[in-house]
Amino acid sequence: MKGIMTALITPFNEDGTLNEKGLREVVRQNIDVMKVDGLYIGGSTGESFLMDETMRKELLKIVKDEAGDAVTLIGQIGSLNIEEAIRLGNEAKELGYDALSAITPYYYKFSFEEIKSYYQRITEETNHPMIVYSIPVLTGTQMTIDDYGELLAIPNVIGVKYSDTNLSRLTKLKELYPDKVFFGGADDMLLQFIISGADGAIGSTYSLLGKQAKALFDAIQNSDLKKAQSLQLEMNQVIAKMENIGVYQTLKHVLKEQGVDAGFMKFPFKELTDDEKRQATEIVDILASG
Ligand code: NAY
Repeated sequence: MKGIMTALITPFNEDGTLNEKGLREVVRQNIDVMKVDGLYIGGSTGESFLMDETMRKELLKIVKDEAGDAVTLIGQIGSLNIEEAIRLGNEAKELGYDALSAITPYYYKFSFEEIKSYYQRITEETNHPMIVYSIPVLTGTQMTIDDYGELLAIPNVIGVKYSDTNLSRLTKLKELYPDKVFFGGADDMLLQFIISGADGAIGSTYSLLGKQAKALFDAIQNSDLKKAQSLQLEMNQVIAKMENIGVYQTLKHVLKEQGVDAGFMKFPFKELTDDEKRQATEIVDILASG
């Protein structure tokens, strides 16, 4: 449970159904070409909050079938509907996923006690390793060091996908809980996350930048900060362009240009305009020249 993991995009057909062939290609791209250490399935990047339960189960099944035991697999099974989250968690466990992850319950302003009881129920009823998915920028849920400590004390909670930018808090958390795993979640700050104590990172852009991210991770393990900085700057040139146009849409466009059938977005996400596609194609050129 460490290293560089791709938050996998989900390829859809134009009518919103799952594009199985494309999904298998995206899995292969990450394992065979990017050689990442793991895949995070059904996260924000995977658009799973726009999918129904049947499709989310199908997604988990196809990815496991294609990936086998080649890399670590983490299934994001969180849902506002607790019974659905438990069913998805049990499905992922039965399929052989290494760990589950669940988004903090969102939309309503849940109290911390409510958030804690959500993780207690899912872990009790799935009895499988759980990684808390904290992404305050999308959910609005901010947790203190004590809150994280209470969640990490729940049996089966093995770590946090920490998609937050408060890195002093991360350093403190790793000091307090050295045996738990922490994954960074802002790809333009991979260097800072690892230096601050993260065991690895889970991010969308690693479908395209996985090799650089792995090299950066290794450079830090070898105390080669200069090399890590230079790799981060190289990656950030691409990430900034993606953020300007739309990260998920750009990922799909660039992968398609590279011959990987990354499919369409799920409604109501928009596809790129022609002008945005031209901008995204610049990324194809940057990646080809690197
Ligand atoms: C997920 O669940 O898909 C993630 O891992 C989230 C991490 C990504 N954040 C979002 C909001 O999608 O990889 C990052 C992000 O796309 C990247 O830093 C570029 O902004």
